[in-house]
Parts: sequence; structure tokens; C-alpha cells
Amino acid sequence: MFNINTLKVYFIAGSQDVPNGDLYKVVEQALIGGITMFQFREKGKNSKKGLEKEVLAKELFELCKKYEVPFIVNDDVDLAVKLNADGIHVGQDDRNVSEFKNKFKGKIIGLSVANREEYQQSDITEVDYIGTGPIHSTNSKADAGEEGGYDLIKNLREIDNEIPIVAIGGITEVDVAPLVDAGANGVSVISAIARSGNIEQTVKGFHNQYKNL
Ligand code: TZP
Ligand code: MG
Repeated sequence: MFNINTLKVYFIAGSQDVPNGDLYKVVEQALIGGITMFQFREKGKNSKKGLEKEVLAKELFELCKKYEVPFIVNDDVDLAVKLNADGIHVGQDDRNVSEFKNKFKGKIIGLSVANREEYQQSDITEVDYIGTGPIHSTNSKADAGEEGGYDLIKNLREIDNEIPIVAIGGITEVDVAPLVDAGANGVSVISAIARSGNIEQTVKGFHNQYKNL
């Protein structure tokens, strides 16, 4: 199920990230543009909860299936299992990877790893990819921490030559080439896509960056 190319233009969003709250439309445009993976990250201020969140997740999962794009759930193991989603992405402070890997056989597992310390304390044996950031400052996550620039990727790539790495945090098209140069396999993006005036074109713009490498 997991393929390294799915990290190339990895769109992450929840209702809280889109200007008018209409996440369905935004994800549809992003899928038409060619995103390679989608993560449902319904979280924080203005996010949906409970049944409303579940209904939206189901709709988005069905939409992603139509485009054959993997649908990943952020944090919420119960929701991911209930929907039989394609995967889950967890942070360092979330439930242990080993806790749900049994429940979730054959699915995609992503883990946030910001730096070498976090890498060292993580069990990455069951992890398909790590998400590393923030590269730049971001308005999409309140507790994202200090921006680390491209060196964040370089530092992790130096100690692990194999693990697929997707960069995150304030990323726009211009970051693709230097991030790949630093050792990233792809980029994950919230606002540059969710708040774009032309989502389809923006996604294509990200893809074009890979063509010139
Ligand atoms: N984790 C680190 S930075 C970030 C997350 C979820 C937010 C990225 O959003 P944006 O809008 O692409 O900066
Ligand atoms: Mg988390």
C-alpha cells in the first residue's frame, strides 16, 4: 500500500484550515490537481468533533478512493480503525505505534519526528515514513516549535539513509528542490494548498518542481 511516491505532494487539512470551512470542495480540487496522499487532521479551533467529524471523514475517504489516493487519519486511532482508513499519522505524544500496529495490519503508519533526539527515542520499525518539521514558521500548528530549516532533514538523513522522510511546516513550491537535496522524499503541506486561490494549479506547481530536479 505504501509507496515512496505518495509522499511527493502530501496534502494535510481539516475544516479549521480552509477559509470557508468547506473542506470537501478543497480536497476535491486538490485531488483533481494530483495530490499523492491526503491526511485528515481535524484539530483545534473551529474543528469538528464527534459524529460531525466522523461523517466528514467518511465523505472524504470515499472521495479519496475515487481518485485512488491514500486517506490517512491524524491521531485518531479509533476513527482510523472504524473507517478502515488507509493509514494513521501520529505524533510523539500520541498513542504508541506498537499499540495499534496489530489492529492496523498492512496499513500506512506515519510518525512525526522533529529531530535526532526524537528519532532516537522512537521505535521506527513499524513506521512507513517520518514527518519532519517545522522547516519554516507556520500558522497552522500552535505548538509547532522552533523552525529548523532544511538542516532538520539533513540531520536526520545523515543518521538514517533509508527511512522515507516527508518535510512539513510553511512549505511552498520553492522549497521542493532544496528539501529533496537535503534528503527529503516529499513535502507535506497545509496552507499553501488549502488557502490557495487556485488549488488545482498550486498542486500542479508542486509536481512541476519534481520534474526539474
Ligand atoms: N506539524 C509541524 S508544522 C505543521 C504541522 C502539522 C503545520 C504545517 O502547516 P503549513 O500551513 O503547511 O505550515
Ligand atoms: Mg498528535
